[in-house]
Amino acid sequence: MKKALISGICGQDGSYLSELLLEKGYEVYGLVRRKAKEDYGNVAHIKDKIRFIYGDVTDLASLILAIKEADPDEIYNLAAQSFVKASWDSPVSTGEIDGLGVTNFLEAIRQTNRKIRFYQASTSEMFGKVQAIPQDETTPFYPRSPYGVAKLYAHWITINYRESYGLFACCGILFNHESERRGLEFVTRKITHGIARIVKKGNRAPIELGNLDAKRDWGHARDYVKAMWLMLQQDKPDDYVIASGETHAVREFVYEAFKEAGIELEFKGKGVDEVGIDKKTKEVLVKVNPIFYRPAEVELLIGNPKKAETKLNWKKEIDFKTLVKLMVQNDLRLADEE
Ligand code: NAP
Ligand code: G4F
Repeated sequence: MKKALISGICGQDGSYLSELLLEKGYEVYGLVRRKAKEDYGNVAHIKDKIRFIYGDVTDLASLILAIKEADPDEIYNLAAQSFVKASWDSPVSTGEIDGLGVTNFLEAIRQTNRKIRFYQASTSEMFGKVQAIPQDETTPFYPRSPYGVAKLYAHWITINYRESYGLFACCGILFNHESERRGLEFVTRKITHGIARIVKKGNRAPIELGNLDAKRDWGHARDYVKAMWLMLQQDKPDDYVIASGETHAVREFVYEAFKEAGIELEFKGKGVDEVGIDKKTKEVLVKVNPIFYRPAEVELLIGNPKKAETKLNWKKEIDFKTLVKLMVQNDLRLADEE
């Protein structure tokens, strides 16, 4: 039986990856930070099937101990301060967790068992101010946030340990992937959660958003964790872009999500004055609030997943409209249950 250690196991991707590995018969270990109140986040429903080990990626000793305890064949490093906007508020800790935390993991592997296969959660945020359209594995990087900069360091240190010590270390350059388990602060979930409040709870206050023009390449996390696993099953370690190959503006996500909930919106105005209005009732249901703008924005992301499709035989199964539908229906159902 194969053993895997997952950091960030209670997050969105950690939960889908745990389900996938458990289905494949893995013994799954999860690295978790000690919390004042017990909380298993997105893996609460499968917590009895997972062995949890306390640790923190900023603490090398804890990683060495975790590896000794789990003795894993594979490590998936999904731990991160993953909210881009918060990285301007906490640039140092974001660098420590998302950047140096990865060196800690690589160093722990180097010092304990160099046969362990390592997956690093790299990101399309590294492309930032994009130097080519679409972005693939050869596109130069230009990060635009402390998060993107920290992740770029992590990306290169992973490649460096692969080249220096021959570690089986892979970076998945994953474009935005969302799901019913997405954190509430990310734009997709903020929209679908807000719609559920409007439709089911009668609280008609508009959803306040930032840059509606930003474009993202959105997929479903359930598809993307399959690519993580595939990367570690290859003969040789390598880095892969994982993306849907489509891009949509935040405004389009808003429009599709309201439509899924039975409301047709029309947008009026520009910039900070833009609003989304219910075509039927003329109520303003979406407005722009500049507090959600970022000091530097990533305006356009669109990935080319051809290498992953060819070499890993990976393919997305959930398209943009299905993703929106799943997220809206889930939040409507949750609101009904509350
Ligand atoms: P997420 O839901 O925010 O989960 C992140 C997890 O990391 C949380 O469980 C968190 O634990 C844990 N963590 C944070 N700091 C830690 C530390 N110092 N030590 C140990 N664990 C720590 O993120 P996600 O969306 O699943 O993303 C997974 C990974 O993929 C992240 O590295 C993210 O940056 C990267 N990524 C995500 C996307 C995307 O679109 N989702 C795209 C590209 C790359 P707590 O519960 O204790 O806070
Ligand atoms: O949903 P977001 O916060 O995701 P962002 O910044 O693209 O980062 C996510 O994807 C990355 C991969 O590219 C991951 F590495 C990272 O960990 C994370 O999972 O914002 C998406 C876009 C941005 O352009 C933002 O400015 O939506 C725009 N936006 C507009 N209004 C908003 C809002 N974002 C948020 N979070 N909240 C708003 O009100």
